[in-house]
Amino acid sequence: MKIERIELLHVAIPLVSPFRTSFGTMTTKDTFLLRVVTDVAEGWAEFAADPEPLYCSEFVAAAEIVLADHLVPRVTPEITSAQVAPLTEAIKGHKLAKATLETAILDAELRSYGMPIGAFLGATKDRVPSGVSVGIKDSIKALIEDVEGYLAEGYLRIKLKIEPGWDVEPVREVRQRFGDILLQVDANTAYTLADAEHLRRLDEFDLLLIEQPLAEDDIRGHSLLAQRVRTPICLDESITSAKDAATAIALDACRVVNIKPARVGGYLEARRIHDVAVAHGIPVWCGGMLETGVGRGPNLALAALPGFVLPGDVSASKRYFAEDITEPFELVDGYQIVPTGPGIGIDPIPGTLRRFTTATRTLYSS
Ligand code: NPG
Repeated sequence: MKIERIELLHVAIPLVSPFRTSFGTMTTKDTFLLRVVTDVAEGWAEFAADPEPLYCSEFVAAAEIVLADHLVPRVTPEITSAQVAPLTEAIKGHKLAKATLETAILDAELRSYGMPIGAFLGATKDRVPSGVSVGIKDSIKALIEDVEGYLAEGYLRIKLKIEPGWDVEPVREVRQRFGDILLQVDANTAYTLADAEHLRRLDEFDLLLIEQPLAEDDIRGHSLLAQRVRTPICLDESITSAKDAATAIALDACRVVNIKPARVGGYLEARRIHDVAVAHGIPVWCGGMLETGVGRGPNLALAALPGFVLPGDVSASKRYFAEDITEPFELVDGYQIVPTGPGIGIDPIPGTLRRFTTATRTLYSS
């Protein structure tokens, strides 16, 4: 397989409703796709972060520069997906940008020999249970209405975004109103260890987990917090590699791991984290970053690996988009079907993609 062209396409897709977390409010999915054209097949991937570095340090404009000026120039025409990480290792950080490049090349590669990404990664299921992430609302009433709607659609697990001032009360109300549902919370680093006693108040609600309560670099803090709360601590932002996962597990900083392929540099490292977690008896689940279908498809394949024993954040497309750039992913009895086509198993729909594309740039041409 020979790479002939790499294109970057900026897309902006409106969200069905604003999505508020402790780090900000999103109203549009504003990112770029990479398209890798080879002599035998083409591959697609999506940059998962946003225009502002609020969730993580990477953001759209910076990722475009790092890809154009530092990552793509290291690509050789015959590069394989497994060579992307070693060939770009000298470039510090920028894992989400690296993940985009690796995934687009992996997609082209898998399509060139007709293998679905699920089979390549070691997926053992053909459908995965679907959870939904519910943003911070202006009122408890609005929250209850949203949760009620998602449960009616069939979601099998609810995750509530929390922050100081929006935590114990909303959790209590949702637990009281909906009883025995699978429920968890995500703080996106909004607390400090000084809040340990407050966070302990969440213990009475039998949550599956508290996700990323403290700063991403505070592994010691999470380990100390874990001794003071009964609810399992799950790490997201803190885990950027299999090495991080091994460290956090060894230090008892988490009892669950959220794996987001983009955050860890791609699906190859995501699988290594899965393997480390399984070896330690730590359950994992697949997170989401409001991906379009281009990112959602391969995330579903990853979520079909055996260690993904908790429902993930891979929701139906319509949770976020009235119209997606691919065929929509839909819930069937609370589950989503893992794509089985070659590569990521899903393609952008050309006309729809064109309508949502705001700019295109060629990064490489042979
Ligand atoms: O369903 O794709 C989804 C979103 C799930 O809550 C979700 N994602 O902190 O995990 C998160 C959050 C997020 C959204 C992170 C956008 C980064 C960007």
